Amino acid sequence: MGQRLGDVSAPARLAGPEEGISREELALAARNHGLPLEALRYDVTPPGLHYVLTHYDIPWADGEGWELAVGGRVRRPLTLGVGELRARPPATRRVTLECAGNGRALLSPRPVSQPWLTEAVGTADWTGVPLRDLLAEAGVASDAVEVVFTGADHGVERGVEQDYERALPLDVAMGEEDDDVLVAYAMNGVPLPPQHGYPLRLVVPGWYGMAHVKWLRAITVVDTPFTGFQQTVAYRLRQNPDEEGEPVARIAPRALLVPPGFPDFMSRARIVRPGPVELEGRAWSGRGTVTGVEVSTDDGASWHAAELEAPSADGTGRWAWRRWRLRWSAEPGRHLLCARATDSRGNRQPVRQPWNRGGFANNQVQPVPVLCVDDGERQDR
Ligand SMILES: Nc1nc2c(c(=O)[nH]1)N[C@H]1C(S)=C(S)[C@@H](COP(=O)(O)O)O[C@H]1N2
Ligand SMILES: [Mo]
Repeated sequence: MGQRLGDVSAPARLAGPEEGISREELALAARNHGLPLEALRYDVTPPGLHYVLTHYDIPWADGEGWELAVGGRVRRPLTLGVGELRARPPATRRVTLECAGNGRALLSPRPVSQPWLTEAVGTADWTGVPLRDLLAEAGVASDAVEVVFTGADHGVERGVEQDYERALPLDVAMGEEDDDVLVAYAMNGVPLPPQHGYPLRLVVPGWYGMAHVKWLRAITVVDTPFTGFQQTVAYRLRQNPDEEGEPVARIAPRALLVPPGFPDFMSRARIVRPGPVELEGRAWSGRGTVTGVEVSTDDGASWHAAELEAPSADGTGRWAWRRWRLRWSAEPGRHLLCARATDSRGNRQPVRQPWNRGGFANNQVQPVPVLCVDDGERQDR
């Protein structure tokens, strides 16, 4: 009898009512780390602090020998080395990337997968060649509908052996919808680090992370919608496993607080001193521009408008997070802080999260418990 890789028809699992994070989820969480939330202070996330999500292994890559194939429904198929891409007119975009599963572990019931709390986010300056330039050069056939992006990493997911692959509708790939999609070779001015896709990755401004295919080795123009695992099985908003579901696409608005004060080691609960406390954080949306951030220090009973930093004037940062601030006068006792963002399309973060099976695209407000005490209880002096 042949070996099976797993049950192909089995849906992703939901945790039971009292079920804790498993060893398998811990293994994923240790490989795929988040942004320490204090790093929300940086406009551009320093190397190593940007979140990482890799489904399989980071493939070994020799940048010199790397080839990117552009083919399928095109008139002139191309094979490009990294040097040839670097020789073309570059474009740089500051883009906030967020994993579609950010916040998953806070849902109930908990979808069993990478158990993110709220830290699967980061911002980088990505430099590369606009995808539309490469597609124009290759000459897209008139019957094209989508463009498929293939990574060099390979694995098994729910019994399906696969290369990591995702597709974009042709108008998004051509940058007609909102902004240039990039084939990027640099992150913050230096070659991509291995974990972020060295030597080439896709960057799709405003879209959740799964669309930004790392270790990009092929771009294939197709005349029928792509039905690969990461497109039609994973990354769908579903209530029941047998639904077709809605595809996950653009990032819903979210505001996060830099955790104020200092933390308790185990609980991560925050401690602040009585008096003025500068609350600050970041807010972003891939569905529009963030137009407002409101902060509550009383568990949502009252909301106060925060001061929001203006977006960059040249437009290259329109998909990057924006800083916000609010001064709070902390009084002794327990407080529950939270912040919520609204964007130019009228999308606002929910206080209670609508649930979906994969735990995707959830953007529930982040509650930050704070204990305000004076320093009379210190034991270290
Ligand atoms: N080839 C490949 N690309 C990939 C992935 C992957 O596993 N393989 N993970 C995707 C997911 S789910 C996310 S959230 C982002 C994470 O990008 P980062 O690790 O650079 O932050 O990469 C995306 N691109
Ligand atoms: Mo992701």
